[in-house]
Amino acid sequence: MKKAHRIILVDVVDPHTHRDEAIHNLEELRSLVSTYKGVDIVTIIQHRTRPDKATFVGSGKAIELAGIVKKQKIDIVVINAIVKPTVLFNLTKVLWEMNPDIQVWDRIDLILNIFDLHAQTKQAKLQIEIARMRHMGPRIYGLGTMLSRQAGGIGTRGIGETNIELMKRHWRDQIRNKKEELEKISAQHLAQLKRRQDQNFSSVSIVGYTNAGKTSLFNLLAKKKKVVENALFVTLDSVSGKLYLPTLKKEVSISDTIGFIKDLPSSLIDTFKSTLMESIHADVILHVIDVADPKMNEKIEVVEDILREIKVKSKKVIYVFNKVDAHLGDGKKTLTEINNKYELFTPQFISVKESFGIDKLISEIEKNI
Ligand SMILES: Nc1nc2c(ncn2[C@@H]2O[C@H](COP(=O)(O)OP(=O)(O)OP(=O)(O)O)[C@@H](O)[C@H]2O)c(=O)[nH]1
Ligand SMILES: [Mg+2]
Repeated sequence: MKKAHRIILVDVVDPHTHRDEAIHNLEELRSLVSTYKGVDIVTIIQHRTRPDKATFVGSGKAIELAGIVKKQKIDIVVINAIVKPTVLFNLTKVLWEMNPDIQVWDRIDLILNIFDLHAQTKQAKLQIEIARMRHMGPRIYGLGTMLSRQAGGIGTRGIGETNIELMKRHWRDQIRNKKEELEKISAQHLAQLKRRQDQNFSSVSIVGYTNAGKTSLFNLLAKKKKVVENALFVTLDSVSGKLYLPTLKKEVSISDTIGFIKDLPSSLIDTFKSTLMESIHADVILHVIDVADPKMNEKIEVVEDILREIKVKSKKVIYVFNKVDAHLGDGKKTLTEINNKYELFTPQFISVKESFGIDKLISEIEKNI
């Protein structure tokens, strides 16, 4: 077995942030990192200050961090934010001396690395590659520029800069090639969806925050056995199956897809649009929500925002409150609150685990097909 990566999580918290909020943010980061198999979270530092423009943590903390990296033999530093490539580069430079193989990740790197572990189809793999190239590019030029400046001191400056220009062009060409390849696959995918629509084959798509129980519901409705796990981003590709509607006496296509998460940068959403094509064009959307999650309302908002961003065209979105079996507290009160707040989305209450509420959900789908 390969040795586990030794990781340190680094967070900078605005002095005005409430303590609970700060703890929650770190918890989410911890669970994200834990999805990345083969890691050992050695230690965590949370620093109350404003993010530093050059190094995120500030120069004093950066030196302290370098000490920890050396002493605790850290290989990966994960920053709980999306930062500029120059910041990642500056921090790497400080830590290099302690460990020449040190990797500094921000949230995008982390998410891309997790995606990479789960990607199965050519389409998903291409999407990740493009997003990664976009994200890594500036860091590589940064390194190139630094080396060229050092070389500049001994009179070879011109050559260095030409090389960087060549490197940038090569990088851009590669991204373009990958994008063309992805567009070809997406076009085929879209044509297939259109053919289905022309044949009057309706479609239902399952969306929701990661770990809400989307795949569990999909397996139940489509009688499939896709992997279900108590982890984030288990599903990365879209998978389709068939759902039989007994009253209408017809089959519709049903699809499961990647889960959403807060602070997902637009560039990533954009790249993942081709995976989300089933959802964009579905007739009915089932938005699955973990009703036992204390952060339920915030997560609903995150999903709503992303659905708006990808311009979902469905005529009906049904809110499916899952895991009612695990709900703690006053069930009646929650029920009333949800019914009032989300009336427009015909709230359904189910438990996939206990097969509760499924027939009612199916008849609600039928009403909207
Ligand atoms: N208590 C309870 N747990 C459930 C229920 N439905 C799903 N789960 C659990 O929730 C976890 C996530 O389930 P998945 O179906 O993988 O969730 P997902 O939304 O597809 O997750 P990603 O693909 O990772 O975004 C698993 O541990 C399931 O066993 C339910 O009705 N009740
Ligand atoms: Mg899933």
